[in-house]
Amino acid sequence: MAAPATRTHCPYCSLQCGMTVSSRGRGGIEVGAWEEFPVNEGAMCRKGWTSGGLRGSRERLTTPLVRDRTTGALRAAGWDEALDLVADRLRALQEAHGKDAAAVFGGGGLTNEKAYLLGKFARVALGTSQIDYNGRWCMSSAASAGNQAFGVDRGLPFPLADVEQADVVVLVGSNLAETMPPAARHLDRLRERGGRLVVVDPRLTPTAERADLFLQPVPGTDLALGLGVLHLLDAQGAVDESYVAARTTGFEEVRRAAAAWWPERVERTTGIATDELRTLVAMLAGAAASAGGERSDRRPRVMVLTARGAEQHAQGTATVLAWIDVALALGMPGRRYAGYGCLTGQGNGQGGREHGQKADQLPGYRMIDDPAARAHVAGVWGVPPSSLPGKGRSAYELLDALGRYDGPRALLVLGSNIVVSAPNATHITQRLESLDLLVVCDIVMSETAALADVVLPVTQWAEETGTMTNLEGRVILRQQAITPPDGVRSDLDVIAGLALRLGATAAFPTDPEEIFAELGRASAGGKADYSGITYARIADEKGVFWPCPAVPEGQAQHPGTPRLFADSFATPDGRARFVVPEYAGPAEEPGSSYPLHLTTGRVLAQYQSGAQTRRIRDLADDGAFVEMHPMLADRIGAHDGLPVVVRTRRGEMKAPARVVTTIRPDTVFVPFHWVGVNRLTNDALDPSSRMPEFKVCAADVLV
Ligand SMILES: Nc1nc2c(c(=O)[nH]1)N[C@H]1C(S)=C(S)[C@@H](COP(=O)(O)OP(=O)(O)OC[C@H]3O[C@@H](n4cnc5c(=O)[nH]c(N)nc54)[C@H](O)[C@@H]3O)O[C@H]1N2
Ligand SMILES: Nc1nc2c(c(=O)[nH]1)N[C@H]1C(S)=C(S)[C@@H](COP(=O)(O)OP(=O)(O)OC[C@H]3O[C@@H](n4cnc5c(=O)[nH]c(N)nc54)[C@H](O)[C@@H]3O)O[C@H]1N2
Ligand code: SF4
Ligand SMILES: [Mo]
Repeated sequence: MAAPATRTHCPYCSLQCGMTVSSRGRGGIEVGAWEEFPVNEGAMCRKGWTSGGLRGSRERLTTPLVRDRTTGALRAAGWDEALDLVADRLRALQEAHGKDAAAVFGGGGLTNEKAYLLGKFARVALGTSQIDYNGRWCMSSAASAGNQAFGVDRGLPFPLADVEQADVVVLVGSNLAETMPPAARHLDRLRERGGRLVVVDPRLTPTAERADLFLQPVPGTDLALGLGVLHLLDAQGAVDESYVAARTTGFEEVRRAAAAWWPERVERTTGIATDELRTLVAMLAGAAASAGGERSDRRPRVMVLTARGAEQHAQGTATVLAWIDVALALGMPGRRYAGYGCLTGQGNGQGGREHGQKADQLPGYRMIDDPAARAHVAGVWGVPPSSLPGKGRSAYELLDALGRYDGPRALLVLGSNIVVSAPNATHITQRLESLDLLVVCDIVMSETAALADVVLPVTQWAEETGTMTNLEGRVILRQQAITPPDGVRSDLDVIAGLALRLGATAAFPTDPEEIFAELGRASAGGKADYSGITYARIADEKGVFWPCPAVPEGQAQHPGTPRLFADSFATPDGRARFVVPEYAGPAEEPGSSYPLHLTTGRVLAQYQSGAQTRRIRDLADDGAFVEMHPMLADRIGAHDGLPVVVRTRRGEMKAPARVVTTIRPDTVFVPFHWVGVNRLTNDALDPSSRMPEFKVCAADVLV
């Protein structure tokens, strides 16, 4: 008989679909629908339904492994031996080379409790400034743009279901029908209501197939498209002048910049025909408003949403700012069922960036160079503010510095498979190999764990309890549903075990609820204030949206904040800021040796570096492919299924061609779930977010 089912959440993406999990005989588990959880209403994608597949699998790591100095192979070790070894070597390297000789790399899939404890561990137990995480590669450009324009960074400043009530939704670089499939229902309901969908993507994806208007730009040109939209909105008198005057600053500079982006110039840069651009602008301006229902004002409610297609560029921040400018010019942010949002990606992509695993941050989305923030957090930790290190290197810069004379000598990795997912990966793998000590905590032998000196096996999602903050800023409780396999420990135990051995003076609890309460105190008064949230409050299906400050005893608790910006923005003057985006184009343009654009992304059945999903038998693992247009295939003599070589200035890979009419003829697409394409990608970084340019570089394809 099956044990009672526990309500919990999926191990993968930022939708954090509610699911039920129960144990079945022989160590197996059963995943079921949890209909009441509002975000997915019982629906899940294939990855969610099969997420129990690693349970009881031989792929699970169940004992610490230590690299034998004589044979060079990994051998089983006890927990005390492994943790003692890591602590001793960290201490010795820091004594010889300084505190920053030890570095930490976290992940946006870690629970809030883990992200918080990891940041505290780096700053207090190691005393290092060298900590960052894979979220830098995910939505950091949208975060940077959100902070500049609105004074706060919360992916969606409204519940996801608001999408259904808009009149026009513009998706710039999101393929959510494959990357968060249950969310596609909101697009369908939007259209059933008479609302319209615009999709901007170099590929006609399953998401784009739902669109009323599909625009297929040259990769890396969304910024110019945004400027072109602003140009026409202004020329047609469609700017909401009273909103701009009352709620924003800086529009005149943007108006001047957009004046230079007339439709023909936009067409030359983006490949989008002038009449398509005019159709888009007419939709946004309401010339053809069609959504049903009585309205007090006739302006359509426009919602602009960006994802990695627009953001993972060396100009990702400026690109997002251009599209925020569009939303502001239309008077949308703060209006009900309208505005701008970013669709975050990883399970805890939102919370993971709020609690201190980012190089420049302390918990509560506080900045590490702000003296008041340092004093507050140091107070919670019981250490002198002066003992906290300053700002460290961003993810790519940190990895690039590993093993160099002035860089870290040791790296502790939790929740990322760097060898597969970092850009310019051949180079980054060499940096990992040059370390004196690489320690990886993981549930499986990922490509990165395989390089490690010490591998520590940890519990996975339903085997432990913790909180996650989904793409809407909704803080939810992911409950333990099953007992972990023998031999593994939680990340929290590993961090606390190392802190103890390093002689840390601050406390490192291992009970998630206790850590969450401490995190709440550390975040109190910060932008992402969790202090009014408790496990008891989020044990139901609704969760609580941050900010949710604690209130004095006896008062009604703060309800949380599903929608931001109704009355003011989080900037010092309460107004949103228009920022001028200047178009420079991709860091690498095609030329005679590399005539094509290479872009990268995801397929439905695989998750990220594939460390987890490639090991799940019920998910098809067909390997990478090179998606190309028949015109290109003809020109190079390729056909569907034929292995082709893709080359860029950094490397090459081979994979079968997949010939489709849905991609631009000048562009090829390769998914990044397998070792390969990141050996080719460009490590050009965005100047403010430090996001690498995963989404475009110059390439050639040969048979
Ligand atoms: N199946 C699956 N789902 C996932 C994940 C996964 O690995 N697999 N990962 C999760 C995570 S962490 C993330 S960040 C999200 C990502 O979610 P998405 O951003 O939806 O996914 P991507 O496939 O990276 O990119 C989206 C689209 O951008 C397009 N694109 C490429 N270049 C450009 C460009 O220059 N401009 C525009 N406008 N579009 C461009 C691609 O063709 C692609 O269709 O997905 C989450 N969900
Ligand atoms: N070319 C290209 N490259 C990309 C992207 C792209 O679009 N194109 N997208 C980028 C984006 S948006 C992202 S988010 C990154 C993601 O890429 P990665 O950072 O590699 O993310 P994952 O593959 O999710 O790696 C998570 C690792 O942690 C392990 N793990 C899972 N849960 C836990 C846990 O609770 N604790 C510990 N200790 N380990 C755990 C998993 O088994 C896995 O090995 O890739 C980036 N790389
Ligand atoms: S959409 Fe995301 S959260 Fe939902 S089941 Fe799929 S991977 Fe899991
Ligand atoms: Mo991501």
